[in-house]
Amino acid sequence: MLIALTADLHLTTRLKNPERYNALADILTKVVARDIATVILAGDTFDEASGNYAEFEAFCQQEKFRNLRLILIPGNHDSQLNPGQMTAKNVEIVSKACIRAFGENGMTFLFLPYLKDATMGEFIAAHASVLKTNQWILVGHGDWTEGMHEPDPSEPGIYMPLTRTDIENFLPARAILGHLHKPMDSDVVSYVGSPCGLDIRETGRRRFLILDTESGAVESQVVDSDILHFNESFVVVPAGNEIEYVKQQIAERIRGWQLTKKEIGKARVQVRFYGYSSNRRALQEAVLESFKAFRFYRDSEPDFSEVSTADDANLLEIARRVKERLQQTEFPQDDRQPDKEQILLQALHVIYGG
Ligand SMILES: [Mn+2]
Repeated sequence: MLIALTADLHLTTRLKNPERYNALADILTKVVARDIATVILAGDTFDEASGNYAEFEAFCQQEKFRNLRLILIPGNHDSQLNPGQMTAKNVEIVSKACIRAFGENGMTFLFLPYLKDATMGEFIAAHASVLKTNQWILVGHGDWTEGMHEPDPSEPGIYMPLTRTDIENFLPARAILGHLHKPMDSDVVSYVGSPCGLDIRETGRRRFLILDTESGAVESQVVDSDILHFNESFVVVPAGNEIEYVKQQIAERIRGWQLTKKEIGKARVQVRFYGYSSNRRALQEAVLESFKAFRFYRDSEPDFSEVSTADDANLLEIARRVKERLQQTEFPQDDRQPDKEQILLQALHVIYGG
């Protein structure tokens, strides 16, 4: 049996953030088309608890979605949700840790609603007697501590952690979490990610998951969201081919996004430039030309505030040679290490004494 999972919608009202409801509508429409009946929302369905969920209920009870069953597991933003608040018959709120099953031969599910000052491990331990090794699936909302080298600056601290030890001790087939908005998959743990980027920090295509309850296999499905954010930075090197180099960098970055024509229209781009330029005006013109098919995020302009003027011929030659050398050097590929661009920028600061 297949079920669908999403998380971190952060719904407000349709008036305020129509794109968030539209992302949910796209997910539910795709779920119906696949003949899937159950959708699990792994926390932060709502941006904050409210006294009235009538708009959400009316949305879920539309004719086309009426046969779906939506299971809401509260997250830290909507931890106050409780079953007594909703009358929509196809919406269920899970306010306490519980065991579930989907399909006759489906694996055992452990649902863990967010609880402040608690850990996922303590709830897993409490249910361990019914969790068979590699035959159960965790759905919760909080921090996977292994993935914490990229913490969310807007939510400091640790939220209901799941640790490597929890995974090793209790061996779930898969853990699917809400909380981090960036989609992520490790061997066991998946963050679904927010189905509609909330702001410029939530970039790229968004997704939801389809899970086979017998095998535990997950499949990503693209959410056709109203907006796609891209937030990019570039290093400017004042060598002879400065403008060409920047244009080439931008073209490569845009190619990497692999956008369809329709998606280009939905993209909102923020770009920043760092380094040293021999002609900032020419640089600006080249950048605007390179991005002419795109709209900028909140009508911002490309940011050149970190680009200084460089006109010393000797320093220019040094910068050119350093850039060439760096391009030929292999560096370790790791999220925790600076990338080539950052190394190049630091080298330029040394050369120009910036
Ligand atoms: Mn959260």
